[in-house]
Amino acid sequence: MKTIANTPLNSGILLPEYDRSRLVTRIVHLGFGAFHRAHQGLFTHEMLAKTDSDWGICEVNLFGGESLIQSLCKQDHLYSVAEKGAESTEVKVIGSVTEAMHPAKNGIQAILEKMAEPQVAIVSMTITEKGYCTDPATGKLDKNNPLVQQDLLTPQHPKSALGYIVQALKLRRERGLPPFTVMSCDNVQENGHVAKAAILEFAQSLDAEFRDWIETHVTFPCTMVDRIVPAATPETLSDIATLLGCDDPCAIACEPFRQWVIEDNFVAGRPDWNVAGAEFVADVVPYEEMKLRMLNGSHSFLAYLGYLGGYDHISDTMTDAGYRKAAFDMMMKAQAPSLTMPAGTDLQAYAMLLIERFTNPSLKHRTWQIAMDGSQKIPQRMGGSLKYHLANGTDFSWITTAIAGWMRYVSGIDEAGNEIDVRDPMAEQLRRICDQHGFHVSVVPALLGIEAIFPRELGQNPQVIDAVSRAYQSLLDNGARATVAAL
Ligand code: NAI
Ligand code: CS2
Repeated sequence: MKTIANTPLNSGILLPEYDRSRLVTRIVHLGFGAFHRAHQGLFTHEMLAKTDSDWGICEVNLFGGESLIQSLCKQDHLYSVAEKGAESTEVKVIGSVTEAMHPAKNGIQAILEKMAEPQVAIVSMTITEKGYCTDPATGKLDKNNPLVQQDLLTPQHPKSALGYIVQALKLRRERGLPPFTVMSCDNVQENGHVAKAAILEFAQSLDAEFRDWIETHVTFPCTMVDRIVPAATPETLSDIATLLGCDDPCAIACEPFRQWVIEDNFVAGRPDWNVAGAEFVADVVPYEEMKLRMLNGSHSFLAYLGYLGGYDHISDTMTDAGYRKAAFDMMMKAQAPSLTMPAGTDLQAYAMLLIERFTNPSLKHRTWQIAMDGSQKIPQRMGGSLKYHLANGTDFSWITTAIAGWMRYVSGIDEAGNEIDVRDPMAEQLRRICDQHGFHVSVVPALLGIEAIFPRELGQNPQVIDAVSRAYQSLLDNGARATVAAL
């Protein structure tokens, strides 16, 4: 079979310029999804081209994505990334992957054994917000999560990422091996702290002494990760195949921009990702907050109100002057004032760059995709700034309009009366509440009453209930486009 590994590729394709046979699996990555391929996989690849480092990655998908893993194995673990600017595209073949595994293909034990290999120094993750099995409002382990309950009953046969990490650390400890660093690369506020708290609480339920060993010996650096990487579509794959000169089922397209800020806190060494443009800093939290609130917060605003307004892609919303202005105001008036940034950070320039990135017409980033998992995303994208404005008596109408947009969206019916395919771990509960109220403003306090999403200080706050209710009523009366234009 012709693959990217055994076919001469078209000229202009950038190939790995280092000896891949020197690579050793020192990183096990959980979550070979769209994002990792265009971000950590590519940063590692570029670091390898510039150093004599031997850090290679074993890719693991724990949920879905089995065919991606099969394809990656068939093509010598090579895959391609197309960086699409507004006018030109650059295609790179990435060589940093050494192995790829899936529980359905290799079995749970083989993956645990891989994580317990002595030279493995980092277990990294892009497992989506829900992969942390935490309560979205508090960020603490959700012991009612069925995956957690099952893994605590059978810890030797885990299913969740937390269960795999805890069991692999247990094997390493029993074998007298040093621990690995756990590095989250998800869009979760204080992602390292959330991963640490969830893993410690999970381990505590099994063995308090082992929990203390993890706390003493394992580190959980926080990271701020940024690159817009829409899910691949048949068109993306076919476009990239034309550029390459052969099919690559693992190919992914993304924007040219990329950013990675990493807390320099690794227990067993780390690659020099800085040579590929990453930044190692002592405290990532301000950068994470800036990105989550300004980029992701306005993304969610555009996703709900854009979808309801009939826009399929983020770049389509940017062609509407009302949405474009509202997104910029969401960044600068609703989110930026709530941030405390290191001296010299230019938030206005950051916002202008974000608008430019959102405008890139080559990226087909669906509003529907970003609207997914809102129950997990809204608290960290909007909660902090909402609290800031309540405390300061300042205007938060962009945030409450975004929340109203989410409420209208999770009803499952769009403005033209068509069904919306709402994907969310809490979708059933949300739909039940919406069905009870119909399209009536009484749904607002009912949804704000879900404490897993809205802490009481926000969900029960009369000012918040009032502002979301007004925005929701405007969506019912005037529709999304007019509501956004009136902001
Ligand atoms: P994707 O849908 O392509 O991949 C999701 C990955 O998560 C898959 O590898 C899947 O196996 C894994 N996964 C899903 N549920 C899981 C669970 N319960 N436990 C363990 N693993 C689970 O999504 P994509 O685009 O790769 O995004 C993944 C995450 O990366 C996002 O949720 C976000 O936190 C972060 N991210 C994504 C960016 C993007 O533009 N796509 C940019 C910045 C961060
Ligand atoms: C998006 C992010 O899907 C979403 O929720 O807001 O994946 C966004 O594209 C990235 O965080 C950009 O770095």
